[in-house]
Amino acid sequence: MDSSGLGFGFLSKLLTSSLLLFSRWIPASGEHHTACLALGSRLNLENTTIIDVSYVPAGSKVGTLGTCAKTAHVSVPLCRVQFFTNTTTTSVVHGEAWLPDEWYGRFLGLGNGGLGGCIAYSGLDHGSSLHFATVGSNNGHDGLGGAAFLGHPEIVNDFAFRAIHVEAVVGKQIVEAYYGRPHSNSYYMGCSTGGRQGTQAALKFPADFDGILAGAPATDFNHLVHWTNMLAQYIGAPTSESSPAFIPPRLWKTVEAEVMRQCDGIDGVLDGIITEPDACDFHPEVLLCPPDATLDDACLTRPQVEALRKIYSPLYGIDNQLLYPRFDPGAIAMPRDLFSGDIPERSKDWLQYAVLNDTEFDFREYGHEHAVLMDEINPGGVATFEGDLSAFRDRGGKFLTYHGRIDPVIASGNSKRVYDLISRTLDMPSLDVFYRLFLIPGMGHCAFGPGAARFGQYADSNAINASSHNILLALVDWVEGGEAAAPDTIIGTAEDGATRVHCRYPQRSMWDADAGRFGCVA
Ligand SMILES: *[C@@H]1O[C@H](CO)[C@@H](O)[C@H](O)[C@H]1NC(C)=O
Ligand SMILES: *[C@@H]1O[C@H](CO)[C@@H](O)[C@H](O)[C@H]1NC(C)=O
Ligand SMILES: *[C@@H]1O[C@H](CO)[C@@H](O)[C@H](O)[C@H]1NC(C)=O
Ligand SMILES: *[C@@H]1O[C@H](CO)[C@@H](O)[C@H](O)[C@H]1NC(C)=O
Ligand SMILES: [Ca+2]
Repeated sequence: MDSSGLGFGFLSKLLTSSLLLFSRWIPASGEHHTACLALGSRLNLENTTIIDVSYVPAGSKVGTLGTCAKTAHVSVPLCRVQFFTNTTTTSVVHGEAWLPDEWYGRFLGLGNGGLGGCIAYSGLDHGSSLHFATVGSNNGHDGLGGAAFLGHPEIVNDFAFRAIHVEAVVGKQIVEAYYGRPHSNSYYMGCSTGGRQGTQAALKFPADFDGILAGAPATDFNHLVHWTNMLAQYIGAPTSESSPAFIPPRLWKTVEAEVMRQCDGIDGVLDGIITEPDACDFHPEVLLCPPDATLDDACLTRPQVEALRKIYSPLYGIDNQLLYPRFDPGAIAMPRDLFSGDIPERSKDWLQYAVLNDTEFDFREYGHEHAVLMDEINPGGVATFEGDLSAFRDRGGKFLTYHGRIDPVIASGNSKRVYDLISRTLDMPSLDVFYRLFLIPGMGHCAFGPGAARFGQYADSNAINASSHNILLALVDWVEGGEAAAPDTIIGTAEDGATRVHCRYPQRSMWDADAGRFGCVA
């Protein structure tokens, strides 16, 4: 998902078409250069050290902060501000503000991914190209792993809730200092951990953003970690070589083909996409080997079938309470990740460094009691599973979220569950006035897949100049245009250029035989 190479010239007009046109701040470029270089000495922000201020011409490659990427691409001319903000005496957030010459008055904050640690450089380029003053942060620590959390609860706090708030508070002051006037509207964009951070922002700091775009959110985080570990364990992790339940990559192909055979047609079209995975009652026992099977046959042993039965069932805890929805039938099992035979690194890191404080923990001893422990400790309040978004709703905030229905990392059922939790908590049968969830058939984790998986949710994800096809533009229209401009559907584009309408939950995506396409049904 690198943004370089996309025709941003084409996209650059995109936001002019939005409902409100702001007086644009476009002095001659020499003035920008001078104003930018003067900014460093003018900024005096609490707890914040300005590391560098530089004017960057269009089409540049620049060095980065942190350890995740060596260089970043800058498409449009901008003023770049790098800063460190001490959040406590033992924690610091690194951030960058990219302030485009051609600014339409909007602020955009960016999220992170996994346990990271990585400033979203392609998002900075994307946002500034769309004329947002765009700010990203390292989430309170560098790198992809979680080692920094060990013995540092304040770094966990940055990760769990604080870094995005700092990004908003400090970022907005930098923006005002540079352009000489405050931003008009503020937006947030992120996926996965970024989706959780956006949700956390709406819960804890409802004033920070007017519009939040939160994809595939890693909400109910502790149970997500537990689910990840249990799924890995069902096939024998962390020592799968010796497990009779281990499913090697070649057999996953067999499983995936059988899931399709059983469930692809439920939506009326044999297209390799299961529109509603929750309607798929997968029977893995069909794949059970006959008694005379040889090792090379594409069939499963009884322990493998039992493992699949658990994988495709919701996860219940010690008191039989639902902890997490099931793995979506149709999701590609990614033998590298959940089903590699070991517990994924991100899960191990979280347990060892943030929960147990034990780098020697033997993952053969992992079990349901660890879910109880994670619930008790809930480091930094990372769970992000509360339904009370009333403060965000009441100040006029708008929330857009989306989730791929073959997401192999975060089950899409969790986004339905969060919607239902908010709906119950606020006693609102429909959240349409401020919160809309778009479920994306045939899309994996945040992107990709056979479905119409490109709809403006990340840098390279769309070149169509319309809020009907671009979820970030749809959010801008909704925030600035009010209820009449709320998105009813989002049109996605597949790799082959085919389009499909995506429906907002609880509407359903249904095949319309007369029209020869999918539509949305209440
Ligand atoms: C984008 O659409 C608007 C009208 O909706 C149009 O004025 C503008 O020229 C378009 N930009 C491009 C690059 O096609
Ligand atoms: C941030 O913390 C570091 C280390 O404690 C300290 O040296 C520095 O002066 C602090 N910076 C600001 C701006 O408070
Ligand atoms: C600055 O840091 C101190 C503690 O290090 C903290 O109490 C205070 O809230 C911080 N201020 C801001 C604006 O973050
Ligand atoms: C690990 O340390 C954190 C503070 O950094 C603490 O909240 C947590 O309770 C500790 N875990 C255990 C199992 O003691
Ligand atoms: Ca289908």
